[in-house]
Amino acid sequence: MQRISFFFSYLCKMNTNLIRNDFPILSQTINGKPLIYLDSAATTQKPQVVIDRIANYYKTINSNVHRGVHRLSQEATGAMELARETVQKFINAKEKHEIIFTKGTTESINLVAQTFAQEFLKEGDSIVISAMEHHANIVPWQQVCKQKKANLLVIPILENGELDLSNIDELLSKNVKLLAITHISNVLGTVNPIEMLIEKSHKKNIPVLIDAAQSVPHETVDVQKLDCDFLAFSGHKMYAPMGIGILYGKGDWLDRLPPYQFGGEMISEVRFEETTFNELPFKFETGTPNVDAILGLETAIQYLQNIGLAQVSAYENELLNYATQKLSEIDNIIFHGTAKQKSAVLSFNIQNVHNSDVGTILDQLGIAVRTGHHCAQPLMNILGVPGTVRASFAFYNTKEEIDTFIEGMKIAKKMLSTA
Ligand code: C6P
Repeated sequence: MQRISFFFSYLCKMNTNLIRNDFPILSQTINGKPLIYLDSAATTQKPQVVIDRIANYYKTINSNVHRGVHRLSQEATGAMELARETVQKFINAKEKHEIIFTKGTTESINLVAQTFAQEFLKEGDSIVISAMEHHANIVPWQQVCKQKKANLLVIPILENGELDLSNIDELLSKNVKLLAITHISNVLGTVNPIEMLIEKSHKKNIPVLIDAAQSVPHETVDVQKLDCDFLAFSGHKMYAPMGIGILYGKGDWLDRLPPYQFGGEMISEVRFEETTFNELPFKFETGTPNVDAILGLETAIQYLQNIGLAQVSAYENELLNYATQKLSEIDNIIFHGTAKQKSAVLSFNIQNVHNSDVGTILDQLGIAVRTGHHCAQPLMNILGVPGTVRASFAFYNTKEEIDTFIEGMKIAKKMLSTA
């Protein structure tokens, strides 16, 4: 067993060294030190194949899509629609038209919140979220609840950062119209039991939206197996460009929702008196789409699939366990998020030290971590801290980088601790 795990680690290490060559940005120095990028939960770096795909698009087929009979427009349209199919297969959606291109997770959630509320939410109804949501899965629901005089109910969390599900049946019985919940917390790293929550909700005819921003890049997500009604994620957190994201919705639900924005592309016929709307997915894709980023997303998916998501998950988990162990050997570190099921996110503070001071010292050492509230202020209030230091890992990180990060933490602690 030990031999197998040694062999596996060896294989992973070999691949990681090779993989790092695919990411040009990682070979630079910051403040005279080799860059150690531990902020992939904020955005991942981009492999050369993705950068090349974008450049090639502009060099060869750049033109507006779904609008022309000329060759370039047809080729760009064909490439974009093939990319939609790649996304469909990646998350195992039943139909291609269930894949909507958006700007990112935030826009995907806003789309559902606005259109769902317009059609299905009324005074006295409830929307359920959890205490560990990113602002992108709080504020859109809070605002539509205000507009409709509905209630925003919150699933609490336990001290270790897992959901407190002791009252979930009662909560879901309060006239709930939708559950919107994150798959993986961007702060705590907690992997939530979404299969069970989807099943429970469906027994009460409650549709479920999954914020998969932090899960799709790290593990296989199969929307048919999950049976979720909506799922949102961002390209830039999965090695693709910024400005592109996905909303998956079951066809039946998307058909029942009204359009989100109005203008070109999303129409069938326009008269001054009245407009009829296009079919799915175009009903929700207004204006000229971000074609270069869509193609970049397709290449990023193919790149991830070539490495293999199972291998990615296993390796990142190994990094997380290693970093957690090493960091816990330093005194006065307070960990935020110690759930049994965790993704490669490590949030912590040094006792009596401000998180941004730690981040600044690490930056001087070439180490990029995120500090602050991570767009989860309600969660920070529950944790009783203004913010945390967050190290997040991707398959291009190494144990040697973690060792340097730990040395950096020892320096930061020495410089900043008064105790
Ligand atoms: N979290 C982080 O550093 P956008 O900005 O739309 O691509 O993604 C928003 C979003 C939604 N849900 C979760 C769980 C997220 O983690 C994020 C983005 C980044 O944690 C930037 S704040």
